[in-house]
Amino acid sequence: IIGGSRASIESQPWQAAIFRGDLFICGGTLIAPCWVLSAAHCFPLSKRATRGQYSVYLGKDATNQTDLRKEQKFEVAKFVLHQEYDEDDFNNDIALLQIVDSNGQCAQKTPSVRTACLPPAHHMMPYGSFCYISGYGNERNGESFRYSRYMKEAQVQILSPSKCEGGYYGKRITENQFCAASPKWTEDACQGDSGGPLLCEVNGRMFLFGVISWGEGCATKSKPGVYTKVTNYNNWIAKQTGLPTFTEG
Ligand code: 4AZ
Repeated sequence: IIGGSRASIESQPWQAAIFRGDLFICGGTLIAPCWVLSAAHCFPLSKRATRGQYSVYLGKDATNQTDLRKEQKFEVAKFVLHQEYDEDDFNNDIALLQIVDSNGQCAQKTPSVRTACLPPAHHMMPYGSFCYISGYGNERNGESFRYSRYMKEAQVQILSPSKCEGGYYGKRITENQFCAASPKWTEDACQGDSGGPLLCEVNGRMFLFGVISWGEGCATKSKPGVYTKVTNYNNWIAKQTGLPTFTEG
């Protein structure tokens, strides 16, 4: 996360940190005790065969720190990558990870671990709304692979498709994506934040509207962050997880 501020995991308790071996790779969001939502591009085909190498952590303040009183560690019991994920334009950049710990349990609700709400299908925040992004990713442009280690959060504003296309990304934004940026281009998601959440507050509750997906650079003028539009996938999520469709959040 570029800009913004350090956040305790208790302020974003749905934030997941996904590792392959010892390598931190991506963020994710806990949407149900056994399910983390993330981005398909975090799990390239060439690496997916080795499911056993992945670990998912919840309740973690920093990727290089272990606090056994707070964190919960899981293996990936099942990967569900969207069947129509397109690596050329990142269309359908969404994935579900079924998680299980060494005792066969899913996530336990604590002050540092809890689920985010899913908004009703096809509901979108009004353009111009301010929402929150979070993650352990790069803090500074150009410092690739030097992740912040600490969890950070920042505020970005939802942009209309016409604003995002015109002058920014042209026709590269699909109907399954939306853009968000800070008014002065000072806050943004960056490498290592992908898969993590964009949440908006509605009636005092935090709803997951976006999955951090891509962007040209980070916090670069006229290059907003691009997010997978979660509310286009309510049925897909329900079908893949067997969970009821989330209308109450
Ligand atoms: C990435 O590489 C990435 N500025 C994620 C988000 C953004 C850029 C790059 C948005 O994972």
